[in-house]
Amino acid sequence: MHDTLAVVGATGAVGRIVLQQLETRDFPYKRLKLLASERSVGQEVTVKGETIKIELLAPGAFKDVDLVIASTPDEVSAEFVPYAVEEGAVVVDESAFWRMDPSVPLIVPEVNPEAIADHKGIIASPNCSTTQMVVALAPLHKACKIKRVVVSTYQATSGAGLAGNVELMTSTQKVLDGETPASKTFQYPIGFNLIPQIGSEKFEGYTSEEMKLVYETRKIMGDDNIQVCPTAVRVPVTIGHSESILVETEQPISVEQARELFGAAPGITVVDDLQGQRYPMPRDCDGKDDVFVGRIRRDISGQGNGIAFWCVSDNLRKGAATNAVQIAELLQQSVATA
Ligand code: 11C
Repeated sequence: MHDTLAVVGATGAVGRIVLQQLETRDFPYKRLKLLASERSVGQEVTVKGETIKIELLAPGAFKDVDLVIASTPDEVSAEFVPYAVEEGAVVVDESAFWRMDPSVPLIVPEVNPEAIADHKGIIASPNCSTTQMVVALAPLHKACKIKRVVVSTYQATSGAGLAGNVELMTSTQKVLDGETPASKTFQYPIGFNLIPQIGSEKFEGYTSEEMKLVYETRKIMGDDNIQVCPTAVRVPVTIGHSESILVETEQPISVEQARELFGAAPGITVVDDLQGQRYPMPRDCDGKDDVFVGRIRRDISGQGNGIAFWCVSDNLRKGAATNAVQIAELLQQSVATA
């Protein structure tokens, strides 16, 4: 067992769910330390019946810590992770800052758990839109080798944190009141709108969010030949990212085979009955840890082997907190068997 666990960013949208997950999954630790920026210091949070005061995230804070689960902005992670590792802790980091560093494993436990063995103190958890997609792609890739993926995302406002959800509510209310909403968190008002930009331009007209779907997918799936064409869109939904995914495989794949592969894969729930009007929707996936797959169809446009499907997952859970806690559980197992 890791004796002292620290959760960094415990008061954020994801950090709160990390704490819930420690309770519901009965994650083992002897002592829990909560760290955050100055703004949250002194606040009290109750976890597993114990009330804990939030301490300042600063050098020296990790001297007595074995394992860290961190959910912070990239620039905060860039600053604190090196001294946390220097002070002896192993860090499971949910920010984007370390993900593409070749010395840092990028882990989705259902897909590449073995890669954790190479860690040097930092383990990264992927972007939420990547995580749910690779959970769904992994069984197809294993059976039929994926050549190409075309993905369009429909991403919830909570991807931008608690402020994103507040902006959705205020923006919607303003429109209902006949007023012009303002926008701070997003580029445009999100109420009654869709915004086809998440992040800033990164590569040839693709945004940073879209290029995460390209680079992180290849790293997690261990295959630089997978071609990904992404479009990331912000939608007026508070929780649950949805994705329309078209996959082209090297070997033939049928709808029945894809349904069986999804059904047998860890972490996937298949909800696929168009006639019965059953398919995954964000409102049904909110608060659940699985990745939900439905609308599984043959690619009627392609000349090759193609499958189209719809994929939804709670972006704050499997997309962030749940994946990070699962990584920490993997580490616990490796400590237990060492
Ligand atoms: C969003 N996916 O929905 C982003 C949030 O790289 O961890 C998470 C950004 C990241 O806005």
